[in-house]
Amino acid sequence: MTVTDRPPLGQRVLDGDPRAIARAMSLIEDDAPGAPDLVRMLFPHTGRAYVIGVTGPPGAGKSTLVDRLVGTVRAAGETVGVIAVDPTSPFTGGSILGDRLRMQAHAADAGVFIRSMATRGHLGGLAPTTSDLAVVLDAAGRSLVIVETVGVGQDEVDIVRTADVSVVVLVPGTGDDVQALKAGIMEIADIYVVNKADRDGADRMVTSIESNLSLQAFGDGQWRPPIVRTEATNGKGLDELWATIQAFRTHTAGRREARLAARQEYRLRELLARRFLAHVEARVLGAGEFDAIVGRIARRETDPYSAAADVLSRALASGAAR
Ligand SMILES: Nc1nc2c(ncn2[C@@H]2O[C@H](COP(=O)(O)OP(=O)(O)O)[C@@H](O)[C@H]2O)c(=O)[nH]1
Ligand SMILES: [Mg+2]
Repeated sequence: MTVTDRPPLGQRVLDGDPRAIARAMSLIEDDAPGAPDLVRMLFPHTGRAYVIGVTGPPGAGKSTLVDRLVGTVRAAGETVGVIAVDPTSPFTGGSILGDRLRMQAHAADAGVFIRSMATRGHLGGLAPTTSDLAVVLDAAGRSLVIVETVGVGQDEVDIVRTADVSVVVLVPGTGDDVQALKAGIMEIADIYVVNKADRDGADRMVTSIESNLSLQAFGDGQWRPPIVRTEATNGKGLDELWATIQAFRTHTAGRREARLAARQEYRLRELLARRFLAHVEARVLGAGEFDAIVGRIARRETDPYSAAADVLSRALASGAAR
C-alpha cells in the first residue's frame, strides 16, 4: 500500500465502489499505516448513515435475523452495510460458516455490503476498528449500517449502546433468561427481539422481559422498548421489526445529536486511552519494563496505584521534555 494510493482509494470509497470499501476496511482492520489518514479523509463525509446495533447471546440467531433484515430493508429501498463482529471460538457457537453463506446470498446485490470480523484484534483493538469500519460504510453512502456483536464484554455492549438504535435479541427455552438480564445488555435495549418464537417458552421470555420493564418508570412520551417476536429462519416478524425500528427513528429524530455525540465521546476516550498506553509503552518505559512493573505489583513490592502514579508522572515529564 503506497502513499500515492490513498487519495484515490478514499475517493473511490466516497463513490461507493464496493472493492474500495473492502480494501479500506482491510487497511483499517490491519491497522495499516495509511489507516488514520484514510479515516481522516472520510470522516467529514459521515454522520448520515443510520446505525442499527444488534446484540445478544451467541446462538440467539442474530446473524440469521440480520440477514433477513437486510432483505427487508433492501425491499424498502435502503442501501446497507453490515459489520458482524463475532469473536468466534469453539466455545461461543458463533457461525462463521453461516456468515459466509449469507454473504453469498447477497453477493449479487451491490446495495449490500457485508463484512464479517471473525477474530478480535489485540486487547482493546476491537472497538475502534468496528467504529472505523462503520465510518467507511457511512462515507460510502450506505443509508443503513447494521452492526452485529455478541452481547458479551463491555466493548461489544458499548458499540451497540452508541448505535442510533439498539436491538437486543434474546431466545426462549435456553434457561438463560436470568443470565441475559445479568449480562448488562438489558438496559441498552431500545427494542427487544424474542427470536426463535417457534420454540416453546417464547411467552415466558416475553413475560420476563415485560416484568423487567415494569420495574422501570417510563415518563410521558418516553420510549418504552417494545418486544418483537421473530422467527428469523423463516422471516416471520421481520416486517414488524423494521416498522418498529422506523418508529423508534421517528420518535427520537429530535434527539439524534445526543446519540452521535455519545458515539464520538466513546470513540475519543477509547482512542486516547489506547494512544496514551502505546506512548507509555514505546517512549516512556524501557524494553520489558511494563512487565517488570507488573511483576513488582504481583510480588507486592508496590501497588497498582503507586505504579500507575509513577508511570503517569514519568509520562508527563517526558512529554514536557519533548
Ligand atoms: N428454530 C429456530 N432456529 C433459529 C431461528 N433463528 C436462527 N436459528 C438458528 O439458530 C442458530 C444460530 O443462528 P445464528 O444466526 O448463527 O446466531 P448468532 O450466533 O446469534 O449470530 C442457527 O442454526 C440458526 O439456523 C429461529 O427463529 N428459529
Ligand atoms: Mg452471528
